Amino acid sequence: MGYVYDSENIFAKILRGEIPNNTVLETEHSLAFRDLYPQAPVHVLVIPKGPYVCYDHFAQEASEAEIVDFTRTVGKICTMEGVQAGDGPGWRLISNSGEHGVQEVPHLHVHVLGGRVLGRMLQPA
Ligand code: DGP
Repeated sequence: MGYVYDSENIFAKILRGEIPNNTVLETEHSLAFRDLYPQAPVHVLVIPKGPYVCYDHFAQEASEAEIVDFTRTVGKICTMEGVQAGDGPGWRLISNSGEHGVQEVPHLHVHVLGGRVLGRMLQPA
């Protein structure tokens, strides 16, 4: 039981510099880069540098420094991309986790989506 991290996943390869990415922001513990298949005008992925499979893994086992860095990075991306909800148009955070969440890449990532009205949150399965 527990979380088993596959170090050959595509985001691990991005973190090791083995494949290129379009970086928006890099911090001590996090990396933000553009999704290869954007589903909105703003579609940035934010990942921790540590080996966490999914959001619940990170929430349970990451250090406070990693969690703070990750959360602040999401906030910075919102203002950098001009989608912040405070004085801007708003946006959506998605983190697909596991089988029912239809997670494709088994390294925690959150999708920062915006730049258009995004519609209702869930589609029928
Ligand atoms: P998810 O279904 O939540 O696991 O989403 C994975 C996302 O990762 C999907 O939106 C496409 C994106 N993606 C897959 N491979 C690559 C890649 O090599 N580079 C980048 N930038 N994004 C990728």
